[in-house]
Parts: sequence; structure tokens; C-alpha cells
Amino acid sequence: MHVQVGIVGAGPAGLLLGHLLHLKGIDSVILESRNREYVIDRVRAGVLEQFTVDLMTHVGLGTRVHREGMRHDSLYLSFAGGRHYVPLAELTGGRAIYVYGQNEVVKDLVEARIATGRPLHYEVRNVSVLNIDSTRPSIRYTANGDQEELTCDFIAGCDGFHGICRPALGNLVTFYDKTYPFGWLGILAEAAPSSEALVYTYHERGFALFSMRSQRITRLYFQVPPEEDINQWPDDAIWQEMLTRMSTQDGWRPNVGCILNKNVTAMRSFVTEPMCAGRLYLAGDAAHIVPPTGAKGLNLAASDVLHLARALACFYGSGSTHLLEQYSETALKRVWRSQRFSWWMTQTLHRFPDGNPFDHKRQLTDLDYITSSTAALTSLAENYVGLPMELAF
Ligand code: RFL
Ligand code: PHB
Repeated sequence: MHVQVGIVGAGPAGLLLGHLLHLKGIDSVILESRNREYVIDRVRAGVLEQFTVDLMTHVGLGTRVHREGMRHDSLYLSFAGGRHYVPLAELTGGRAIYVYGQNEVVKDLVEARIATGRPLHYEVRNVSVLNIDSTRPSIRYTANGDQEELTCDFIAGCDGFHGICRPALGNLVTFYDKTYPFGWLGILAEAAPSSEALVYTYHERGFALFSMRSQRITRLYFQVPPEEDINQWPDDAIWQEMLTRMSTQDGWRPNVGCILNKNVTAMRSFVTEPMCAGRLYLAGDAAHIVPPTGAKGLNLAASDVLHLARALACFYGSGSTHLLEQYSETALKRVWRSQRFSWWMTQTLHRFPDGNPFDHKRQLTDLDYITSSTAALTSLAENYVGLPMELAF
């Protein structure tokens, strides 16, 4: 079997790419190693940039995010016991962020894919990519016990950080990597959000974050050692730590409720350069990882696939490969901007195990400066809501 674009991975990157290509009349097959419920149920991103919501709207996927998503025009930075208001929209000419879970994004994308009738295969095994340096690369895999080979004009590696596509790029790529000496313990709790905006906290016991998923579900995180065993954290101990780090002098604290889900995530910054070799193009977490402090990972997956869809549409429309040749450089500009911001948020808001009292004072001073300078606050706000991007493709 042959297809124009073979897509490995049905996370946000792979599904959105398939949708954009469909709108341009370009054929694709999406291959996913997990089952549909697993991909939808994974608790991951919660914050979408203005650009991502604009893109979803532009390509006909905006109905639910506008109806059920929560638009946030502001956030709080909390430190030294006080909450400081950051008016995101006011500082950025009306741009905002949206709280809309990755689960909901994936549901919307799966529904759109099914409506197109184009192939989306779950639970494929033993996936490998071959002949990427030729004009007929292929994907080999097993489905229902049968070995299959799909030849393609192009392959899109959208298979996340632990996928098989990045290793297939060979040794002509450079990896830029940074791991952090902490992770996040995250919970979903059945509790109404007690703040209308997200609260990012720097506390002497470490970072904490107040977020939400809906009017009745709160999403909370705090910094722990990277290898922390979640079983060492009974629910009562989690709430005690959350309340210790988050409660502020004005009496604000998160509402406590039944914990529905809890896990620990490691943190790293990682970039692959270039994001392609031959006819294999990476997009999303397959190419780069950001620590979640900047809320950028899914948004970068969206900007990557917009660039890639534009380049492939140009190729099929005019035969020109010039946008494909520029894909990596174009995508990496935004990737590095988001990397810098995510690293900056991470190092400003976390306690480092080797940090000393000087570092603590410096971080507090940094936060005090940011929240008292309109220039500094504007810089934070424009990076947090994300840079504008041309939507036409
Ligand atoms: P995904 O979502 O990992 O999807 C890759 C898919 O590929 C499949 N796969 C394979 N399929 C076929 N063959 C193989 N050999 C395969 N190997 C793997 C996988 O099963 C999977 O379905 O990558 P994608 O599409 O690039 O999307 C990236 C986002 O998932 C990720 O960046 C975000 O979740 C990051 N993130 C956040 N991003 C935001 O923009 N805003 C946020 O608020 C935000 N919060 C977060 C986050 C990530 C977090 N964790 C858990 C890392 C909060 C957290 C805690
Ligand atoms: C979330 O709601 O899961 C969330 C919010 C902000 C972040 C990361 C995750 O920076």
C-alpha cells in the first residue's frame, strides 16, 4: 500500500497534522501503538496558547474549546506569602490562554479524523521506518498479527519523546539536552477551583502550581525529587504539602477534595537539530521536550505541524521543496523561544537541591522585579500567551 504521508503517532501532533493535510486534499495514514482510550485518557497538558486556539478555530475544530474551554486573561505569581496579579490580556493587546485539557483536544481531533474516513490505526506493533534517504521511504509494522509495509512520499515522526522516529534520523543530528534535579507530583482533584486564574508559586519548600480542568475539577502540582515514588505520598500528605506551599497571607488556598489521579513526571529540556533527515520529518515531542512550567509542549506540537503541513501543501501544489528544506529552521525558531521561556520559568520558580541562600534571595528578587516592572511583566506575559503566528497554510 502507498500513501502520500505516513504519520507515526496519534497524539496531538500526528492527529492535527493529519487534519491539516486532509484540508489540503493530501492523503495520510496515522499509525498509533497504543489504544484509543489510553491516548485520550492520559492526563497531560491543560493550557493552550492563543495561537493554538486560533488555529483550531481556523481549521474547524474550535466549537468545543470555545464552549467548554476556560479563557484566562490573567494569572498569579505567588512568592513570599503574597499573590501578584499578571494581567496577560491587558499587557498583550488582548491575547489570552485557554484551559482545555489535552484529553479534550485529542477527542476533538479523533472525531474529526473519523469524520474524514481517512485511516487511523491503533495498536500497531513493531513499527520501524526504512529508506528515509530515498523518494520512497516506508513504514513497517504489524497489525492484528500481520506484517504490513506502507510506502510513502514522506514520513512524519509524531511519536513523542520515546518513539522510534528520532533514533532513525541517524548520526547527522545534534541533541541539546538538559535534565532538572526535580520532577512534578501532579493530582486531579474533585474540588471547585478556588481561584479564577492559575497560580504559579515559588515557596521555600519548592515550586507549586494551581490549575484546573473545569468548574468542579482542580489540577495541582508541586516539585518533588525526580525519582519520587508516588506510593510514598498518601492523599493526606499531598494535601498538607499543597496547602503549605500554596496558602497565601490574604487567606487564599486551594479547595481540598477527593484525589482522582496522581503521578510524578520528570522534567527536561531537549532539542533535536535539524528536525529531519531525508524524507523523515519530526514534529512535537518526538523532536523536543520542554519542562511543563511554561505550558508550551502541546503548543509547539501545533506550531510544528502547521509549518510541516504548509511545506507539504506547497510541495503537492507546486512541486517546490523550498518550504520543506526550511521546515527545521523555521520550526526551531519558535521551539528555541519556548525552550528559553520554559527554562527561565523553571529556574526562577523551583528550588534547586544545590541552590544556596544566595540563589533563594536572587530568585525572590527576580520575582519582585518582574511583578513591579511593567516592562518585565509584559515580557513574561507575551511569552506565556505565546507569539502570534500566521494561520494561513
Ligand atoms: P505525544 O502526546 O507523546 O504523542 C505521541 C504518540 O505517539 C505514540 N507512539 C507511537 N505510535 C506508533 N509507533 C510507535 N513506535 C510509537 N511510539 C509512540 C504514543 O503512544 C503517543 O500516542 O506527543 P505529541 O503529539 O508531540 O504531543 C506533545 C504533548 O503531548 C506534550 O508536549 C504536552 O503534553 C506537554 N504538556 C503541556 N503542553 C502544553 O502545551 N501546555 C500544558 O499545559 C502542558 N502541560 C504537559 C503538561 C506535559 C506534562 N507531562 C505529563 C509531561 C503537563 C504535564 C504534567
Ligand atoms: C495544567 O493545567 O496541567 C498545567 C498548567 C500550567 C502548566 C502546566 C500544566 O504550566
